[in-house]
Amino acid sequence: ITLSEAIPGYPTFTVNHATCTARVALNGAHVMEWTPTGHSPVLYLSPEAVLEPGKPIRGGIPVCWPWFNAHPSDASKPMHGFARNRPWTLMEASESEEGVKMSFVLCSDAATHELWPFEFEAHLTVILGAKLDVSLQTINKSGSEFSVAEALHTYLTVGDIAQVTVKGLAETTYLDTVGERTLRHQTGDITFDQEVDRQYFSGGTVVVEDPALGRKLTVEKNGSGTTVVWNPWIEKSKRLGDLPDEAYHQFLCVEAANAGEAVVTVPPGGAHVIQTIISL
Ligand code: TA6
Repeated sequence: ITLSEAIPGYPTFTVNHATCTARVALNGAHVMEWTPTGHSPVLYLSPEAVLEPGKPIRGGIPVCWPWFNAHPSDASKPMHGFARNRPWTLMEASESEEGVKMSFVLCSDAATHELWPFEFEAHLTVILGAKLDVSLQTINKSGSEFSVAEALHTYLTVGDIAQVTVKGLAETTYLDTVGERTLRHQTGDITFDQEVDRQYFSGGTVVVEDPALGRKLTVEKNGSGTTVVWNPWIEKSKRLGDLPDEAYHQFLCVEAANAGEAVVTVPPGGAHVIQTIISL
């Protein structure tokens, strides 16, 4: 693991291990890149991603916490919470045959209190190996219960979105948030020929079949009641300033989440873990 401050004030860690290479930013405890040895990159990172303190990174695995999408009652607050915009603290970095383990913590402070009036600790543990294992633990350090919505907002590289099939969510109800928010029922596999932005009420394993790259990616989830599937397609890609217009052909998001009705209530002194494991 090497620490880089190539961008002043923006430490990133580069991992070179027998099993994989990876890059993690301290800002947001954000896994930016992960490439298992012998394969092409699995996580998608926009070439126009903004790498500045306080800004979310377009790609990798944004940690969306303690709310998902807009704040439930105050639209002036940042989209997808504040965890992805703040510097975390590296607590541990260790190497073994299996890979590199890093753990980061974000503790409540006066600034977070402005946005969310609770004391907490958030711990992100990443195991970077032949698989990518990311866990986000929420610890309630306050005297009252609180509810969090969250997502490990994983961007996956694909060869050609038009040829991709997503399996594992058939016969599941989902909230379609493109246009009028509508509850729909998924029949069969998910394919892509337009913007897709769906919150599936299911936390099971998903397989992304990518014939253009000749591979399948498996996304396992634990502690997640919602699976979010997103591809911006052309119009939204054009509107996103940190994403090339044509980039939608090369990625999709499959997110382990607790969103919508699946918010998680954590009692005082209690804890909750959401986990995603990505493998080829
Ligand atoms: O997870 C899907 C989504 O909620 C989309 O609606 C889109 O907004 C995406 O997240 C990206 O959000 P961001 O705030 O990172 O631009």
